[in-house]
Amino acid sequence: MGFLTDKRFLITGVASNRSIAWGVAQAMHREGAQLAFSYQGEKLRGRVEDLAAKCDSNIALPLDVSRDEEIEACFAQLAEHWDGLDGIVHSIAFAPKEELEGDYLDATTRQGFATAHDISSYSFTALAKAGRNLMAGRNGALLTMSYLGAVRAVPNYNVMGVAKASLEANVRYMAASLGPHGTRVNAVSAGPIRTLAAAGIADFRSMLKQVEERTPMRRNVTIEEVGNAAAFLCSDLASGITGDVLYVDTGYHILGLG
Ligand code: NAD
Ligand code: 0WE
Repeated sequence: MGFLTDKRFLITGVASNRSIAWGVAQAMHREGAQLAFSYQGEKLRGRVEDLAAKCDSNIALPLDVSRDEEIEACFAQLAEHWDGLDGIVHSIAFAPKEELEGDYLDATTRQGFATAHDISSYSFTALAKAGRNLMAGRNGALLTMSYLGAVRAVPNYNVMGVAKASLEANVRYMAASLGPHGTRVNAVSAGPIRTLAAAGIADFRSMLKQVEERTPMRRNVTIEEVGNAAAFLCSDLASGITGDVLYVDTGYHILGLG
């Protein structure tokens, strides 16, 4: 029997079959979870419905996290399908593309900073607020996706790194707030992976190559590996773990001089 049997999760952030959220969904489905999916905007609807079907799910709900009314509507619709929820996977980030290139101070604007923090960090808080009634009293788990740029100054990651630092602090505050209600909150910090969010990032290919050459395991991580760790953290196997950030990056973050 899978270690997520009889648990129900909302998966956000699937945009393609390369999305990290898709790796998480596949691992959770394999372990027996029932899944619901959200998609950002009508353009992604068909694709997400098709991927949901592969996980035996017919629940695909629109959710743009910049809009409070969509967040409310998403959980209201979810409540029509399910009488409770065991967890939410938050796999969403956005900063204006121009701000992910060049010198940090040159690239960063007030508006870009606000957007990056709103979509990439506050949205996790917002989903927790909207979902907490459905999750109450069930050993729930919330999970988000971070990156090393939260704790190191990574060239070009810029304002996204500051937003990921906020997201990781958010994990700790949310864990403190929700712990008494039985809900755990964690993050996976993934190594770089070629997804839609990585497409069009300047020199992403050379970053993958650099990591591959230096990281202890001498290869990049996969969405399947991130998915397995995420499924574990959302399961009762991780019942003693909350407020933490688990690196799934083939060991890159331990290096000093490579
Ligand atoms: P992806 O493009 O497949 O997923 C990003 C998702 O964010 C998309 O599904 C998109 O629809 C969603 N999104 C953006 N703005 C949104 C909004 N306003 N409302 C709702 N959804 C919105 O890329 P990915 O690499 O799978 O990214 C998923 C997460 O993983 C992000 O938090 C990213 O920062 C993180 N991450 C990625 C890498 C990497 O190298 N790819 C590494 C570490 C962490
Ligand atoms: O979190 C990310 C990327 C998130 C992201 C991607 C985009 C591209 C399209 C956020 N906003 C946007 N905005 C867009 O318009 N990663 C961890 C992947 C990533 O992105 C980088 C990286 C890595 C790693 C950007 C610069 C340097 C390293």
